[in-house]
Amino acid sequence: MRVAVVGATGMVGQVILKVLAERNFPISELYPVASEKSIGNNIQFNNKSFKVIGLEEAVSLKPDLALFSAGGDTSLEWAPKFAEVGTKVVDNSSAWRMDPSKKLVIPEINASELTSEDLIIANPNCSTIQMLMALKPLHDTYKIKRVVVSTYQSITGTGVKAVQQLENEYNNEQGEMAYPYPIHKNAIPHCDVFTDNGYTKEEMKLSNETKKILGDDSVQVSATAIRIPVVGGHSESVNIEFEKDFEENDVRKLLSEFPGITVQDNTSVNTYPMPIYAEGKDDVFVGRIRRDYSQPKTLNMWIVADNLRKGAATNAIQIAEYMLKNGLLPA
Ligand code: 11C
Repeated sequence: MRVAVVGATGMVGQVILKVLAERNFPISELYPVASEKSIGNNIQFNNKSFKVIGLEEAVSLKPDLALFSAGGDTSLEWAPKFAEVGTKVVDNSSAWRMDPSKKLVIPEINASELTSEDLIIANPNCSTIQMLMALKPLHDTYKIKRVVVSTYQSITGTGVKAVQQLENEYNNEQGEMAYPYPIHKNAIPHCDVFTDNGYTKEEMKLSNETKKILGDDSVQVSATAIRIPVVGGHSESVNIEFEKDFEENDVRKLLSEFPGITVQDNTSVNTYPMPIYAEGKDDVFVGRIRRDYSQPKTLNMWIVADNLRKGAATNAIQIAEYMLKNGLLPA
C-alpha cells in the first residue's frame, strides 16, 4: 500500500512511523509529508532513509492511505484534496470529529460503521479514546447515565514545545512557553481553550465525542481536564452512574475480557495503573475499581493509557488495519 504520513516530523507523526513499522503494516511506498521548513529533510523508517515532501506533491502521488496528524487547519484544507484523488484519510485532529458526515472511530467499539463511502475518517481525542475503551463494555451491560471525569494529562498531548518548556524549567533555563504558567511542579486546570460554558474544548470533546461514538445522546459527561508534568500518558479518575446495579467482580471480568484493556487492580500489593508503566504500550490500563459508597449504582475507576499510542497513532493505524481487512483499502 502507498501510504502518506502527514505531519511525519511531529510528535504523533513520529509515533505513527514507529507503530507502522512495529505492526508490519503493508507499505510498498512511504511518503513522509511535512510543512515547508522540513521539506527535503530525511526521516528514518524501517532502517531506511526517506525524503520529506510537501502536501501538494503528496496529493499528486495519489497515495492509497494518508494518516494525518498536522493540526486541524491542515486537515480541513488538505484532507478533502487527498479524498478527491481517491486517498482514504484517517485524521488525528479535531477538524472532522463532530461533522455528522464523518465517522469517529475506536476500532474495538464502532469500526463496523465504516463503509466504502467513508473517505475521511476521524480519530477521536486521546482522552476520549482511553475513557471509552473502559466505558464501552460497562455501558453495554449496565447502561451509563452519567460520567464525572477528571483528567491528568501528559504534556506530550500539547506537543514538543511543552516538552521543551518542562525541560527548560527543570534545568532552570529560559525558553518559549507552551502554557500560560510553569508546568514543572505544577498542575494546570486548563487543556485547550475555554468555551462559553466555562468548560475547555478538551473537556467538551470528552462529552460530545462520547455521545457520537457510543451512538447514545443520553450519556452525560462532565469533565475537568488538567495538565500535569508527566510524559508517559494520560490518567483519568472516572465516576460512573449506571441505570442497572453491578457486582465489582463482574465489572473486573467485563473489562478484562474487552480487547485492548488490561486490568491492574490489586491494592493489597499496590497494583494500579500509572503513566510510567503505560508509556510505550498500546493497551488501556484500568484499576482502583470500586463501588462509590456515596451513591447507589455508581462506580469509580482509574484509567491510564499512552496518549501518543492508543490515544493517537495506534488507534489511527488500527482503523487502517480494519479497512484493509474489510476490503476498504487496497491489499
Ligand atoms: C491534549 N488531547 O492532550 C489533547 C491533544 O483534539 O486531538 C490532542 C488534541 C486533539 O491536550
